[in-house]
Parts: sequence; structure tokens; C-alpha cells
Amino acid sequence: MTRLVVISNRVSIPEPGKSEAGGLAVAITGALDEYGGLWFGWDGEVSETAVSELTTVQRENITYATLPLPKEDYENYYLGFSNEVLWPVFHFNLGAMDFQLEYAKAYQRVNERFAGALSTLLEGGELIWVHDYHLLPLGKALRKEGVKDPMGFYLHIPFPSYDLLRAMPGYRGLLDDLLHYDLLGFQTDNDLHAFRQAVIETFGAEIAGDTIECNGRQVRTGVYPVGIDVDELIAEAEHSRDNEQARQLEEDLGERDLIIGADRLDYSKGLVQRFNAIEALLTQFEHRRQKTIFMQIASPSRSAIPEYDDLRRQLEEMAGHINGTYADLDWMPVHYLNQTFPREALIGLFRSARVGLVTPLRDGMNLVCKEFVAAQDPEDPGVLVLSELAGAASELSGALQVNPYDVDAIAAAIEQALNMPLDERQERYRQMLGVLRRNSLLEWRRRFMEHLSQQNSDAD
Ligand code: GDG
Repeated sequence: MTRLVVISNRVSIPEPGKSEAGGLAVAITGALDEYGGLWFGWDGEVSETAVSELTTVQRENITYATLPLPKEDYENYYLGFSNEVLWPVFHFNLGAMDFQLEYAKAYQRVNERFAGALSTLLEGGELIWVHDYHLLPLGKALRKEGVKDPMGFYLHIPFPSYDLLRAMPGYRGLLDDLLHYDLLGFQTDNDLHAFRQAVIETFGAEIAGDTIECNGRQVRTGVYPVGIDVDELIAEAEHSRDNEQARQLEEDLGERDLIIGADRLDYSKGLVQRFNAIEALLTQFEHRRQKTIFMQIASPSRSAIPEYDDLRRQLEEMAGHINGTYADLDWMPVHYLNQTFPREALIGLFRSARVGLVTPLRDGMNLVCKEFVAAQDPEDPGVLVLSELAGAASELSGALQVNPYDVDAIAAAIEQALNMPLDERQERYRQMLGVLRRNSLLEWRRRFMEHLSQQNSDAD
């Protein structure tokens, strides 16, 4: 069987004998295990020197090859271009874009260095699968190194509309980079459509079925919505009562209704609007006071970027303001936890909650909403309130869908969710669980790998 080579910005090498924690990492490890393979990327370390030496570690069937990032590259490639240019633009937030030439140069340089280091490890006759926005130019850089094998690229985040994209300096080069892959995968039809539009407007590309013909190259495209491992999640949720932290929280809740949010602390997740919606709920639906608790888990993320640090402070203030205004001696409406929770406790909270509040301003897919649904008790399920601007909205029609900027609409949807009769909750849950099973994580991986292995390499 052909060896699989996966490249992602971050690679975490599992401790011997321990399994990977994150769902996506599990899916990728599973594919590498099945095909035998190599996982290449940044080890998460920042080195003080400019040298970055390759380390390889073997774990059963999988070789992990990692590099540290020199401080300058961490700042300019990772924080700078990836997260202060690409991330905001691709999440429709031009106001947060901070373009600097140094960032763009470092982005190219690191991608070329990755290509150079990786090409020494390739044996030929492999399938190459590149992940996400940090590595848009990697395919072209590998071709320059003489790599001829089929190469696929998967974008985990949204693809912006053409008019937004062209506000980003250097966008033409990045679009051209993407056209050097053999297969391009997106989360939703919307993202694929935006990408097609961008290459039509920029290069006059032609579309023939699922193939884009442009500048003498042919690139296959597809939509592969990321999913979750439903059975595993259900099993975890059923055992969540075994978790001391989850059990304690449930006990503390008593008769009160829990509204839960859990996100990386990121401005794309709509947390400010969500906090305002909680205040609107307490103002407009006074009977919810005393009876409702909103818990927001916001795991720390990219805190070296000013926007992220500002957001953390803003949310602390907002939580303080809401609690200061509405709390009683025996009740605090907002529980804001700026920390990463253990997974079992998180799943336990999802199961205890009456409402899952997932309101990103933009999201490639969003796995939290899928995990929330799968964690519910089928006999007495909670209700998902979901942003119509999350990729998952196109699949989860059983959710109460809201515009994440419309604070009053979010408050009204929470009220509707808390009043929803059991049979309607069960019906919505069944509908969504069916979709989650059809578009599972395994299915995502299987379809992408199948299409990638059908590609003939495109060496130019
Ligand atoms: C990107 C795209 C796309 C969250 N807090 C804690 C915790 N989490 C876990 C969740 C979930 C994961 O992190 C977050 O995944 P999302 O998909 O919601 O969001 P991003 O991190 O932005 O992921 C996104 C995804 O890639 C996959 O393609 O869906 O659109 O932006 O699994 O449960 N886990 C633990 N503690 C926490 O406090 N243990």
C-alpha cells in the first residue's frame, strides 16, 4: 500500500503507549497507521537560534518528523502572516488584518524550508496530504524540490469571498500556490464556490465538473465536511458521570438550567455578542434570573497577539459586569472559565446542559456543536443554538439557527430552547445525529484519501 505523508503546522508526538487526545489528530493518526506513514511539521518549540534541526521519532507504524521554529519565524510566519493576516481575512475580519512585508517573506521562507527538509525524507511513490492555511505554498515549494507524487491540500477554515480576498496583498501568488496541488478540499460548498470564483476572476480559470483548469494545470476540488467520531463521543458522554469534576458541577447546578459555550478564545467565535445575548436574556426574560446559569469555557489561544489578549480582558469585564448587575447571594449568572478543561469534564458539561450556545461570526466547520449534539441524552436531549455562519449550519438544520450578530435573536432562541417540548427536542436531536453519523470523521478521511489516491501526479 502507498505510504501516506501528512504535513500540518503543529505535530504533537504521542507519549509511547498513550493515544492522541484531539479528534482530528486521532483521525489523521488512524490514516497514517492504516497506510503506514510520516507526519511532518512544527514541534511547537521556539528556538533562540536560527538553526532548526529535524528530529524524527518512530511510533509503531508512524514516523514523526518535526522541526522547532526559530523565534523570528515563530513571530513572523506563525503569529504574523498565518494568524494576523490569513486567519482574520479568511474569517471575514479585514479590520484585524495586520499585513507586514516581513510576515509575508517569513511565510514563504518557512514553507520553503519545510519543503526542503521534508523532501529529504520522501521515498517517492507516496500520497502527500497538506493541512491548513499555514501551508498554502508548500505544494508548489515541494514541486520545486522535484516531488512528483499526488498532493492534496485541505483547508480547515472558511475561504473568503473574492472581494475580501483581494484586499490582502499578495493574494494572487497564494491562489497560484494552491493551483499546484492535485486535489483541494474544503469544508462546505460555500468555500469551494468562493475559491472557484476567486480563480475565475483572477486568472480566468475554467471549471469542468469538479476540476479547475488554469494556467495549463488541472486541479480536482471537493467538499469534505469534517465530522466527529459519533460512537466514541456517545460512549464518553455516557461515562461522563464517572468524572468527579463533571459530577460536582451537576450537583451544584441543582434545578438550574445550564447554558454552555466552549471555544478557543478567538474573536471569530462571537463571544462578545454571546455575552451580550446573555445579558439580553436576563433583561428581556426576567423569569430566567435565578433559574439559569451560563458557563463559558474559553481555552487560551494565541495570547501573544494583541487582539486575543484584548478579547480576554473584554470578556472578563463583561462577565464581571453581568454578574455585578444581576447576581444574588446564592446565584451567579455567568461562569467564565479562561482555561482548557479536561475532555471528559467538557463532555459531561455538554450532557448536563439544556442549551449549547455555538455562535461564531464565521467558522470553517465547528466541531463543538457536533460534539454537543452527540453528547446529549437521547431520552431528554438539550437544544443546540447555532450560528448560521458556522460551516456546520449547512448540515445541522435541527439546530435553532441564529445570526450571531443579532443579540436579541440569540436571546430569543435561548428562551425558545428552554421552553421546547420534549418531543420536538427529540426530533431535532434524531435529525442531527443522523447527519453526524453520515458525515463522520472517518467518512471525511476516507473520501479525501480515496480521491487523493485516484490522482495522477501533476509534476510541472
Ligand atoms: C479549526 C476550525 C474546524 C475546546 N475547548 C476545550 C476543548 N475544545 C475542543 C473542542 C473541539 C476543538 O477543541 C475545537 O474545534 P472547533 O472545530 O470547534 O474549532 P477550531 O479550534 O477553531 O478548529 C474549525 C476545525 O479546525 C476542524 O476542521 O471545525 O472551523 O476553525 O474538539 O471540544 N477541549 C478540551 N478542553 C477545552 O477547554 N479538552
